[in-house]
Amino acid sequence: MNSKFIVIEGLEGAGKTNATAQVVNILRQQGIHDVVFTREPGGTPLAEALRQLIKEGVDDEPVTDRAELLMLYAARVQLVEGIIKPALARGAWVIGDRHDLSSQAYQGGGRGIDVRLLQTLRAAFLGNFRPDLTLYLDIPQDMGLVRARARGKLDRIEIESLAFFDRTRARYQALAAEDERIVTIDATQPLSVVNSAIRTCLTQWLRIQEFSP
Ligand code: Z5A
Repeated sequence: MNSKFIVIEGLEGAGKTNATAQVVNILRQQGIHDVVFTREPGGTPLAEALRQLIKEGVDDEPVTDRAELLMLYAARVQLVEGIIKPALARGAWVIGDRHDLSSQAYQGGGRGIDVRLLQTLRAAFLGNFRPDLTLYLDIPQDMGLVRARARGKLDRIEIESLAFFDRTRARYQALAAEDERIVTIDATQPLSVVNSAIRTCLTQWLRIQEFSP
């Protein structure tokens, strides 16, 4: 089977860390061992520096929505060109914790940035590069919050209103509904049920990939 780019998406606390581990287990069981992990924003020294800026800002200077979007894209382009494409080219599989769908959902849905601007950026900087499969872990923000916020200090995006996260989730759901490469997993279920849903979906998808040209 050719190398593939699989992305895990969802709101904070949806369980992306657990899902990544589950995907890797399943790939290993299928004999796929050369796996590269990425996270966005981040994943290269420059992109990690941008991650820090995106999450924390600088002093009290307000970050505009468009500046945030451009920093996310700068980090993404650096990661795609420097790590993801070379890994895929040498035959590795890449598992991404977030990718462009996060910008469509958070910046498009949550921040309300015009979809045409997002499409223009995507076309200009990513062209037709996109994940082969995205597992979208669907969870309401209040439930994700309970799981994730025990960790302490909140960053610039985490302090957004529930309405922001509701808009983000609604955009995720709408985009997932119209794209067959995005599979929605109900992440409100207990971990064992989520893991079994991931296993069913990924195993079927792998079988299809095995027999496609
Ligand atoms: N962002 C953006 O706005 N635009 C973009 O284009 C990109 C990103 C790429 C990245 O922050 C932030 O950047 C993010 C979106 C924005 N901001 N927000 N909000 P991050 O990487 O630091 O945070 P995150 O991606 O939201 O990660 P997270 O909070 O760590 O979420 P998670 O990885 O999905 O959660 P987890 O660590 O797997 O699970 C949290 C806890 O829940 C953990 O203790 C688990 O054991 C538990 N858990 C998980 N699943 C279950 C189930 N099913 N039942 C019970 N307990 C569970």
